[in-house]
Amino acid sequence: MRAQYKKKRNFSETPEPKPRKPKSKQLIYSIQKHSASHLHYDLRLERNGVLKSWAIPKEPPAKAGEKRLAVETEDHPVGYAFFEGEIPKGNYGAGKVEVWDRGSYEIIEEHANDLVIKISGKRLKGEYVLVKTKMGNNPKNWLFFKR
Ligand SMILES: [Mn+2]
Repeated sequence: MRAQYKKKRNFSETPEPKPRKPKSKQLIYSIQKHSASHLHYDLRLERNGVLKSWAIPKEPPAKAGEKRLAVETEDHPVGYAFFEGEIPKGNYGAGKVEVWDRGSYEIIEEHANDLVIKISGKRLKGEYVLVKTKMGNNPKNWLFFKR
């Protein structure tokens, strides 16, 4: 379709738009620092119209060589990605939520038990791996690290 469209037009004369290669889709990436009863970091990755979510009990790794446990949690609505505020006492997840990092990501490889992504954030940049682990015998336990 693009080739034919282009062939028929002289773009130095017509004001019609030039065909462009579709950009790889930019998906939302964010990490929220959540000062709940236990401080943790919530990794959010946009996928199929929701935010796939993992709770990371320690500061996420900016360098290769540090592996973090990432416990899968429930999908969140896309609008949650940059939420900041105080969840009131007595409510689920009570405590302060701050955006710790934000940006976009791309999927590089995807298999049943692992995901390789390229993160373009302010704090985290580069290729990261999320891999399911048998640790603790919990199917929700993943490892998160920089490749
Ligand atoms: Mn949380």
